Order: sequence, then structure tokens, then C-alpha cells
Amino acid sequence: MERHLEDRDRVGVADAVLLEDYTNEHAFVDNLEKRFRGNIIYTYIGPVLVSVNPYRDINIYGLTYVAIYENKNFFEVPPHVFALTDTAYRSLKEENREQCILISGESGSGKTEASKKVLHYIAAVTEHRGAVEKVKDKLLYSNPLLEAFGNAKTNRNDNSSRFGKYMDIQFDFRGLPVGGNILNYLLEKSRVINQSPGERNFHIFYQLLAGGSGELLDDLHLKRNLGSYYYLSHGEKSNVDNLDDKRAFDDIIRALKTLEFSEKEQRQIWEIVSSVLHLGNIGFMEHEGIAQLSKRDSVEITSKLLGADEELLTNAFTHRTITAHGDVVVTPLNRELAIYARDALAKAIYDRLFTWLVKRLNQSLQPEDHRKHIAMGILDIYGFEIFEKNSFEQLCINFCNEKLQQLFIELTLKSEQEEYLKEGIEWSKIDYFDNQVICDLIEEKHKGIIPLMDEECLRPGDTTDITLLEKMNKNFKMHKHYINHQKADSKLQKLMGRDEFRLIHYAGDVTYNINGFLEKNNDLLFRDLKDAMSKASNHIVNAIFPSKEQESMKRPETAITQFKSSLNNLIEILMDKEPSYIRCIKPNDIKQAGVFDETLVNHQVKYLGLMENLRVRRAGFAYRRVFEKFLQRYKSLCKQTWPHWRGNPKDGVQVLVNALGYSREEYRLGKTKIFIRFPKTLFQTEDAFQAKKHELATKLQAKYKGI
Ligand code: AOV
Ligand code: MG
Repeated sequence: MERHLEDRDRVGVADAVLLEDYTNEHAFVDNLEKRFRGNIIYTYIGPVLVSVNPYRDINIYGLTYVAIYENKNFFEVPPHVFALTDTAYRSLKEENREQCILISGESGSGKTEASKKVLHYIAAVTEHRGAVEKVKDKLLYSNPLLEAFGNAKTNRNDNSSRFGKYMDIQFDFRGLPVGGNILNYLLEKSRVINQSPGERNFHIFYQLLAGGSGELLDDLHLKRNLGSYYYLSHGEKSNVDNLDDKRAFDDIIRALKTLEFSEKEQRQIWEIVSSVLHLGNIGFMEHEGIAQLSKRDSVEITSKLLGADEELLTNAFTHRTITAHGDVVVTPLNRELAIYARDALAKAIYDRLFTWLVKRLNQSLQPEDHRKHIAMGILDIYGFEIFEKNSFEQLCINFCNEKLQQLFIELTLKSEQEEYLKEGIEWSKIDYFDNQVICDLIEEKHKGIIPLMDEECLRPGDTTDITLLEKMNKNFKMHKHYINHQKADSKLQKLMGRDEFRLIHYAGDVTYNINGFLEKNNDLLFRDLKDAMSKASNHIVNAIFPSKEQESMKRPETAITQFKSSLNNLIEILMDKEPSYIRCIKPNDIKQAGVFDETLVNHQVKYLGLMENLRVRRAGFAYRRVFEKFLQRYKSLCKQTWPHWRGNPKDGVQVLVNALGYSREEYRLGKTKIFIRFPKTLFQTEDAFQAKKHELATKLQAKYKGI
């Protein structure tokens, strides 16, 4: 037990609450680095797990490791994602408490990998038979499937999740997994039509081209050469990871089979995926301000693949029908608008296919019985983003992180408070930065950025991104967390353009460029295209563009308002569960093993609020343990408790700490636990224990030698 108190000189402290100076960020990062160098990627802040991406495979996830962590108490084994999962799982099984595991950190820090380890651990420690095994296979295969459609290579991460994911694993009363449910959040669909240099489109396009059989590709009118497709030609052009893509495709086929997608469904999925590529190749000319198709073949193929009427589709690319006051007006589009329409359709088809996939997966993962289940949720969502150029997508992502940070602070504080209360120990309230003010700035009814943005989107007349920005500048003139080019001081002003605004997020300042905000928030797909899609014979297309949508005269909610509602819904789900936290850190920007960039880590420590977290945890006491465990470890240090203490453990601990000379200031005894205020006290005791152990061992050796 207490293995993680040992060897702290070499590998640092396993729990940062044991750092002497818990307010010192440098000491905290130093400790992480020491451990990282020793190939130890996990560290605790009390119950929170901090994980530093090693960028190399370390052999700590195999069955031997599962055995080390299975049914062990959290603090008796070295920090590990398995320890955290095991604790959550036991609380679920033994106390019937719903769990959620919240994973955060910036792009490439290891969130998705961590979420997979959680699932693997659950799969490893539960029954390996019949129906349970089948469920586990489905749960495990849902990951590669969603990654293929929702992940892409970015400059920060070769396998970056471009959507947020919350996955419930559902257990029966025996603690066996019986099903699952996935919620997906805001896919970065703009990637379908455009990628930054060095980045790729979603994996599935490359996987299909590399791994699909010749026959399949022929049927889909596809060539293997990436250069043939406009939508694949912006970012990375070469087929670099061809082999991996080929292998991944085989995996996807296996996943689709395991998840019971029919042959027909699979076929229709490939038809849709390839239609997106063909859509991108549709070109337009302009004649007297009116767009015309430059070649028919791509439209022909697209229509065939989707089962759409070719005439209807062609028309929909080049015309727009508007109903105003009961009149139907058809106007031709110019080339620019036709391209806009084409791209909007490609994005919409892909985005809706993704949502359909999740829904279909959920059908497959649904438990067979209808009894009540207990769930363990895993949240793997995009981390806080600060890029060179930040747009609407970053605002959504960062808003999401604000909300989660708020939940984190609230729940951590709450659980600390509860523990002190339960143990009957006095609690002094501590100050912390409450980011409610930023959440309000973004979402507050009528006044926040989101309502303003929606207002500008819905307001008839000449609204533009700039009119929106002007409105914001006026409304938030006095707001402490909002800066515009006028408000920026002279030093900052140089860095801010007239089309930008800056938010002081809890995690740092982000300058957003307003261009494209209204269009992205509006997320408009012309009716004619929707109409053509809803009449298509491909069943999936038909399902994702329901004709009901056409009939409804109500305007759909804007993109950000939809996102906000789904987020608030998520927060509600999470609030009801017992949370565990994994905070992931990226040690360098070059995706390399063994490189620890202190500045980069410092920054993440700051914005993940880890020092704040540590402060909360240390507000009262650095260390706490149940009486039995404490007594068991240190009983050899006191004559009255060694070798056995016969009374109740609390009295034993009292006798022990008296003998150790703890002052009243240094500790408190709660109902079940001892609380030690300073790490120094604990370490003196631990050192004395190590010396004693050594002394006893030497004596024992001498005795045996003597014989
Ligand atoms: P992310 O989920 O946090 O980024 P990932 O989990 O995809 O990051 O990790 C990025 C890469 O780091 C992985 O593909 C692995 O190569 C490596 N990696 C991460 N964790 C480990 C680990 N525990 N052991 C070994 N290698 C690891 V993003 O999804 O971009 O925000 O949107
Ligand atoms: Mg990820």
C-alpha cells in the first residue's frame, strides 16, 4: 500500500498535493517533468488524474497492469487511468452511483487515447462470455468507426477528433456492460470542403480510396488517385499513410459488420461518401451573371449515387426558390452562389450522415432488456483552442470549455466541501476565479454574444458580419472580458484588426475574426437542394433530409443556439453523476517522445486551472487517509501500536500520532479519516517508516545469517 509515497526523489511525488509549496507553478511543472523523464505519465491532484502524453507506446496497459489495478484502492497503487476507472466502476457497481469521466486538454494531449483506455479496462475486468462479450465488441468497435468519419489529420494531431463525444456505457445490476449510447456534438463540417495546408479531410475518404476493392471503387466511379478530387486537394496532397489507410478500411468493414450494419446500409454509406467527392468536382461557368454547369459528368454520377433526380439537382445548383408572402419566386444563381450551394450541400450531406451513423450505432448498442441500467459516461470533447486565426468554430469550442470548466470548479469544490462536512471537520471557504461571468457574456439571454448573433442572423435587411461586430462593440463596451480594437491599449491595438474582437477566456485571451460568423451561424442550405435530397432514393439520404423539414415553415435554430442547447443538456446529464477527471497535457508541439517543453506545459497547467484545483484540494489538508490504512502503514513507529493495535483504529491513530509528536496544528481526526495539513509532516513519518523498514530488514538478515 501507499506505494506512491516511495521513491519521491527520483520520480517526484505521485500526488501534487504533497508538494511543499502548492502555490508554486514551477514546482508543479517540475514534478511533472521529473516523472515524465522517468516514463511516468500519470500524476494525481487528489482524486484528479493528470496525464502527460508520452508520444510513444509505453507498456502499461496490458493484462498485467489490469491485474495490478483491479479492485485496488485508488491511493494504494501508482497513479493510472486504470486506477481512476476502477474506482469509478466500483462506485457504480457497489453503490449504484452513475458515473462520468470527464477528459479535457488541448488538441493532441491524449484525451481520445485516455477514453479508449477507460473502455478497454472495463472490457478487461468484466465477464468474457456470450452476450456480454458481444456488447463489449460493439462498444469497442464503435470507436474506430466514429474516428474514421469524425477524425482527421490536423497540424496538431494526426488523429484529431473533429467532433465532441459523450458515450454512456450501460451496466446491468451485476455490473456487466449491456449496451451504450453516444451523443455527438458539432462536427467541424467545414473540413469537408477545405483543409489548411498540411491537414487532411476526414479519414474515411482516404480509407475508402486506399482500401476499397477495385470493384467497389468502379461502382462508385472512384479513382484511387487523391489528386482527382477537389475536396482532397487543399491540404496534404500525397497518399502518405496509404498502408495505414488501407488497414484502417479493413477495420471499418469489420466494425460495420460487428455493429450489424446490413450490406445495403454499408453500400449506401459508401455511395454517400463518394458522392461528396464527386460533388466537389462539379464546376460552374458564368454566362451573363448566371451560373451554368461546366460539365455534366460529376452531377450525373452524384445523382446516380444518391438516387437523386439529375434534372432536379442540376436546377437546384443553379437556381433558388423563395416563397415570400405566398408567392413563389425562382431566381438564377451566379457562379459564386452556385459554388456556395454546392459546398453547403456537401457539408450538409456529410454532417447529416455522421449524425445518422451515431443514431444507427445507438440502435445497435441498445441493451436488449428494458430493465433499469446504470451508466458510466465518458466525455471526450475538443479542448480549448487558440489558433493564429480563430473563427466561429473556435468560439463554439471555447464556449464549451468555459462551461465544462465551470462544472469542474463547481463539482470539485462541492465534493471537497461535502467530504469535510461528512468527516465533521471545519471548512474555510476559499476564493477562486468563477468563470460564470464569461459564460454569461457569451450566452446570457437577450444580452450575450449568442443572442446578438442570432438577432443579426434573423433580422431582415442588410446585416453583415461587421454590423454584428459593431453591435457587440457597443453592447460590451464596459465588459471586462471583451476587448475590441478601440478598447485595446496602444500596445495591443496593433495586434487587433477592425474585424476582430477578443475575449478574455479563463484559459487565455483569444482574438476572433468576425468574418463568416453570420453565414456559419445561419448554416443555410437552399430549399431546392433539400428538396432534391428528400426525394432521393438512397434510403439514408432520404432519412437525413426528411420532407417534413421542407413542410415546416419554422426557421431552424441557428447553429450556435443548437450547440448551446445541446451543451446545457450535457451539463445537466453530467451534474447528476459522480464525476472523475482526467486532465491531459501535451508535452511538446512536435508530436515527439522525450521532449518536455516547459513553457508549453506551464501554459496548459494555467488554463486547465490545475493550480486552482490544487489550491482547492490543499485549502484544508494536504493528505487524508482512512484510519485503518494509516495505522497499517505506520504502526511500526510506535511501541503501543506495534505489531498489532487491538482497539478501534481511530484510537490507534491517536496513540500513533501522539507518539510521533504531531502538534494539534498539523492534523485532525475526522470520522473515518486522518487529515494531515502539511506534506512535511507526512514525509517525516514516511521517512521514519522507511528507516524502520530498513532497520528491521537488516536485523532480520543478520538473524538469518547468524543461524
Ligand atoms: P486528443 O484526443 O487529446 O486530441 P489523442 O488522444 O488523439 O489526442 O492523442 C494524440 C496522439 O498522441 C495519439 O494518436 C498517440 O499517438 C499519442 N498518445 C496519446 N496518449 C498516449 C498514450 N497514453 N500512450 C502513447 N501515446 C499516446 V483532439 O482529438 O486533436 O483535441 O480534437
Ligand atoms: Mg481526440
